[in-house]
Amino acid sequence: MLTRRPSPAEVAARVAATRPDDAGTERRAAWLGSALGVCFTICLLTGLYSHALQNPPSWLTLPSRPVDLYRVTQGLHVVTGLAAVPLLLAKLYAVYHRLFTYPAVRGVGHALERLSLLVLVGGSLFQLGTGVMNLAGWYAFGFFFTAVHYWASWVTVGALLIHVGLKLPQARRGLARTPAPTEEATAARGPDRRGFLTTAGIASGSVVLATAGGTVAPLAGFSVLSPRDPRVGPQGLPVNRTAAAAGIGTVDASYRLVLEGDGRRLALTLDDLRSMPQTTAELPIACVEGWSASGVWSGVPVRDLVALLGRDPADAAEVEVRSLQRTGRYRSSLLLGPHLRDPLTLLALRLGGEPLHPDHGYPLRLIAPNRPGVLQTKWVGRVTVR
Ligand SMILES: Nc1nc2c(c(=O)[nH]1)N[C@H]1C(S)=C(S)[C@@H](COP(=O)(O)O)O[C@H]1N2
Ligand SMILES: [Mo]
Repeated sequence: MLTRRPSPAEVAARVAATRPDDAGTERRAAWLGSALGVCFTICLLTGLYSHALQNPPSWLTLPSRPVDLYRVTQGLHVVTGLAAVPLLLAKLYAVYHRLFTYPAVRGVGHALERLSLLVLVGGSLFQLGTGVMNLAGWYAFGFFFTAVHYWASWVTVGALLIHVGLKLPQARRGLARTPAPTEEATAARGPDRRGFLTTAGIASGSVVLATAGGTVAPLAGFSVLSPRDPRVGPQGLPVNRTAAAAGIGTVDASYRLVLEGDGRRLALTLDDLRSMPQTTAELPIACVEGWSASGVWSGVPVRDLVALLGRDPADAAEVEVRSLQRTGRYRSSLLLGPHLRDPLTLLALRLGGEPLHPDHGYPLRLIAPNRPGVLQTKWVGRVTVR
């Protein structure tokens, strides 16, 4: 029987695949893997929380306090995702030679392991890549980002769990091993062993510092990579979509807020709204894209408007807040449960003591505690109580 003689490249690949990792590779892979595990876990949990707020499941009641909760969770989501980018690249670099094995598949178990690794690497690169594009406002992909990002996270996490299960013994060894390098070993390998992990750590920390200022105002001066400076914008607050971009023309004296529910319908002028008791509160805009900034808002609590229809706010199931904007995904939002009843859930007329700037939603905008920015509807024209 004739056997083909393997090429030198195949021999090299076979040797690389069967040779146990040297201690350095194992150690680097384990530390990077653990750091990635921490980032991915925080990113997943905060991402699920954000998803639940934007797509509330019927079995779950989400609180409206603490006021700054979403600002913290979404800040963590974006920061841990960004911190993971250099770590993932370093990890891929450290284990690159292990990604390609010869023969490619050695049976069913091996095939599944290889497949899960492919999904994990592909899924991680996809999540971090599209996440960064989304932060930069570069919507080059032709799909609705948040829905795909959500589903891809489950696929990636599934592959991650399989991977961690398979690599646990190796990771334990890698983390436990404290290399006591002999002088020759240090001389032979050069100082890069520990240096590699340190470099990856510094790269990751720098990315955090260069972006966290989008949420943590004292860091704003460092945050050269953050798309927003939380201190800059009309009335000292950044703007996501301007009135012009949303197609909002000038709002004149003919403006009415339509308040409806239970077959009743009221049309309120701005003066009607101004003559109602006003509440003033410091509340953040916390954009899903990771920037956030606080403002001092004044306006009418939504529950007072519900009461104006003769309804007990405790009985209302939901309130839909609709914008004057004609098209666009974020022209309406729903208030449920605690958010509906919270005395700080306002239809704001003023920001920092002045009437709203057109880009912040003049004449009237929704602002509620612990809520994603995408749900803080601007240019409100209609409120429907159900
Ligand atoms: N009608 C309407 N409201 C909207 C939006 C929109 O596109 N249309 N964008 C939302 C998003 S994504 C954010 S982050 C906040 C930003 O509010 P600001 O521009 O006043 O800072 O407004 C929200 N309200
Ligand atoms: Mo946003």
